[in-house]
Parts: sequence; structure tokens; C-alpha cells
Amino acid sequence: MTRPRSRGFEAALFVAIVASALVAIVLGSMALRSSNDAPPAQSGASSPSAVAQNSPSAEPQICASCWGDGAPDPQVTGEAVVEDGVQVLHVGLVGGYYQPNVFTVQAGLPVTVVFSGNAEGCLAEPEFPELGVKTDMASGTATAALGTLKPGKYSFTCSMGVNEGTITVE
Ligand SMILES: [Cu+2]
Repeated sequence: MTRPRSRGFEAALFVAIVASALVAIVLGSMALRSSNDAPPAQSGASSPSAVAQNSPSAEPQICASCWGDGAPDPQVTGEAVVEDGVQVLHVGLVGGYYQPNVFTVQAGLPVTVVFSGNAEGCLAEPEFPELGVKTDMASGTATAALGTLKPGKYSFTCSMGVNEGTITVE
């Protein structure tokens, strides 16, 4: 009589252990699934902007305006540096835009603009539409000697004319 009862008890214990193990496995896999689903959704939303912020400094930059960026050119003010009687404006590249891109200079001194940065496409061929001056950054830099300018506003753009900086001569 004891043997069948103990066997029955053992069997019931075995079933209980197996059942609880199955429940634990199912719950565990559900928890894993939910924890696996959540992080990619969050990192997927945040990583593209991180890539967009990091890539401009590392890779050749293309014109953000011409390539469908759609955002207005950021306005970043720069200072003229007077070197040997010439007002030199140093223009770099940030995120596919010329920066700084807003300058104010004096009418009495010649102006030279030095572009530098790893540019591609139209961004690598800055020009000054009002002055008929075109440059090329194929070597990594481009120097545009504009001479002495009359008071007024002069722009510089990419070779497609849509990525603008402004030089105000006072
Ligand atoms: Cu462009």
C-alpha cells in the first residue's frame, strides 16, 4: 500500500516540477522577448541622429542644402582676421554647411576668403555670384582674393547657388 502511494506522490511531484519548469520557461522567454523588443526600438530612434552628428567631421561633406536637407542654412558669425593689411575670412564646413557664414568687414581693406574642409560636390566649389569669382576646394582648401570691396552685401554659395554665406562690407 505504501509503494503505490509513494509512487503516486512521486509522480505528482514530478508533474508539478515539470509544470512549474514549463511555466518558468514560458515566463522567462516572454520576459526575454519583451526586453529584447524594447531596447532596439529606443536605440533605433536615437542612433540615426547620433550618426548624423558624428559623420560630418569624419567623412567628406556634401552640400546639405542641395542634397535635400531642407533646413535653412545655420547662421554662424565669424570674425575677419587682418593679416598683412588683408581681411582674411576663414570658412570651414559643419554638417554640409559653410561655417562661419556671416561676416562683417571694412570697406578700406582688401578681403580674402579661405575655405577649408573635406568637401564634395557643389560644396567643394564655392563661388561669389555678385563678384563673378569661383573657387575649387579639390586640394582641401580654396583661397578667393576679392580685393577691396565697396560697401554692400556680398554672398558666397555652393556652385549650385543655394548654400549661402553673407559678407557685409561697411
Ligand atoms: Cu550645393
